[in-house]
Amino acid sequence: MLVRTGVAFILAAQLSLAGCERTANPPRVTAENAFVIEPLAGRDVTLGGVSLSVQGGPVRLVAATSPQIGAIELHSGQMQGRMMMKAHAHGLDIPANGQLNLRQGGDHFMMFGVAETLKTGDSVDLNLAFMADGRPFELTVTAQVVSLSD
Ligand SMILES: [Cu+2]
Repeated sequence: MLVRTGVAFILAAQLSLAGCERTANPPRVTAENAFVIEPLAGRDVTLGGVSLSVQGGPVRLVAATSPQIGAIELHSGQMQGRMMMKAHAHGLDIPANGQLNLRQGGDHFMMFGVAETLKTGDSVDLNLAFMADGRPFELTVTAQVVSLSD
């Protein structure tokens, strides 16, 4: 906690020294290619992803929700050989002016309680919650439901 406070203080000092109006603007996040894989028959668990780009920042993705999905977790994933090592993450960091690619085989959304009416070709809203500089903000993206083979 002490370390975090120290970093925040140094950042604030640098920003005020810079004195440019950019400090007043929250970072801008744009999303592309949001998707949800159609669950296998009889199952309600699946994964999804999105490509996020940040102007400004850094930004932390802290949560995702959807009216048609019971719960969405953020999972960090890394392929080790042919095995994916997955971990439940409380947030995924995006560096300033950086990108975060949520996808199969990497970091992804793990989705539980997916409405069984969701079929390939449908679209579903994902509400993404972010934090930047201690302030929350949200972005709603439209995800395409795709089949596993896409
Ligand atoms: Cu997962």
